[in-house]
Amino acid sequence: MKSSENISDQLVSAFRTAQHVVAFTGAGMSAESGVPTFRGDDGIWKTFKPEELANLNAFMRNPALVWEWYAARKKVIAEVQPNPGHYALAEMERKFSSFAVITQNIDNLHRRAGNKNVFELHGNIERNYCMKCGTNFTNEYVLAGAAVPQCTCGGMIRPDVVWFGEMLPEDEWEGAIRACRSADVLLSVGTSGVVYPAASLPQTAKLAGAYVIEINPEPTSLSSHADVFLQGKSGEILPAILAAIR
Ligand code: BJW
Ligand code: ZN
Repeated sequence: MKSSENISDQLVSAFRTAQHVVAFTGAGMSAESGVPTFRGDDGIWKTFKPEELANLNAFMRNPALVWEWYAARKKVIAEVQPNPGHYALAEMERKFSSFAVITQNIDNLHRRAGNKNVFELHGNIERNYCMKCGTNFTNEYVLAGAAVPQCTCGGMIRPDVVWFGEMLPEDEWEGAIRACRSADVLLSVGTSGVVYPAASLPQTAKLAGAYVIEINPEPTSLSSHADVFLQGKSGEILPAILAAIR
C-alpha cells in the first residue's frame, strides 16, 4: 500500500472535527532516523534478549554488560536526527489546540523535532541518576568515565529508563491516561503493542470514543480493532496525513 492510500474522507473528517488529538508512538517511529527497533528484523533483541539487559536484576548481576549496551545506544541516538514523521507530529501540535505525544521511546526525538506536550512512559536516554542518592548525571559525564559510572557517594549510576518489572513514572502515566480518555483521534505509530501497560492506551482511547488510526508496516494485535490500519512507514504516512488535513 502506498502511504497516501486509505487516507479516507472519514479519516480526514475525524481530524477536522477533532479537538483533542493524541499520538502514541513506539520504536518504529524512529526507525527511519536510524534507531534500531527492539523486535523487528533490525531489532536489537535479535542479538540481546530483553531479560538479559532491560531489567534491574540483569544490571545488578552484570552492570558492565548493561552499561556497554546503553553506552552504544546513547552514541547512536546522539548522532541521529528526527525524521519527517517526527516533524509531521510537531506540525500537528501547532495545528491543534490540544495535542499530546505519548511515547515509549527514550530517544528524545519528539522534543528535538519540536513537540512540547510529550509524555515519556519509559524514560529518557539523555538522563542518568545515582541509585543511592538520586543525583542526576549528563551523558557527557557517564560516557567519559569508567565502564560502570559511579557517583561521588559511591552509588552506581544507571540510565533513567524504565526496565521490565519497574513502575512507569507516575506523572507521565497519569498524563497519558488523561490524554487518551479525552482523545477524539488517536494515532498509534510504530509499536508492536506487546509491552504493558503502555500497550493498553489505544484501547483506553477507543473505549472513550476516539477514532483510532494505526500506522505500521506490519499488522499487530491492534490492527483489527483500529478504525483504520495504514500499512507502511510513519516517515511517509504521517506527512501524507498532515497534507490531507491541511
Ligand atoms: C515501523 C517502522 C516504520 C518498523 N514506521 N513502524 C504479562 C502480561 C502483561 C504484562 C506483563 C506480563 N508479564 C510482565 C508484564 C509486564 C511487563 C510487560 O509488558 N511484559 C510483556 C513483554 C509481557 N511490563 C513491565 O514490566 C512494565 N512495568 C510494569 O508493568 O509495571 C508494573 C509492575 C511492576 C512490578 C511487577 C509487575 C508489574 C515496564 C515496561 C518497561 C519497558 N521497557 C523497555 C526498555 C526501555 C529502556 C530501553 O530502551 O532500553 O521499553 S522494553 C522495550 O519495549 C522499550 C520499548 O519502549 C517497549 C515497546 O517496544 P516498541 O516500541 O513497541 O518496539 P518494537 O520493536 O516491539 O516494535 C516496533 C514496531 O515498529 C514494529 O511493530 C514494527 O513493525 C514497526 N516499524 N519500522 C512505522 N518505519
Ligand atoms: Zn550518589
